[in-house]
Amino acid sequence: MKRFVMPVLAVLCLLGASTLVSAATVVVIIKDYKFSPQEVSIKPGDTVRWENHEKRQYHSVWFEQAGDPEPDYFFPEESYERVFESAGDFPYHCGPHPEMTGVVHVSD
Ligand SMILES: [Cu+2]
Repeated sequence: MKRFVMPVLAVLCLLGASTLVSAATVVVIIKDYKFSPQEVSIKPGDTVRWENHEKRQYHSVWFEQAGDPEPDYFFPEESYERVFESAGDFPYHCGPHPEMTGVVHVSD
């Protein structure tokens, strides 16, 4: 029993400590050919997850201005995640629908 409890306590302590500086995940919903919210503000290390809530339409989240290659399209009930390690403003758009735009603001 003791063998089991100690590692569990250690893990709980680590989890407790990490929540003080925990990275957050912010969700952007994609529906009706729109990113919502269109702008998000996060801290370095945070994750943004885009969820496709369309009925049938696929989309992509392309940080073309940052020099990224176009990522795969993702379909309804799929999502796409990206971690932002450094501060800055990161505009993006949907590859197949360039009129769909959004921006991620990263600052401390
Ligand atoms: Cu799209």
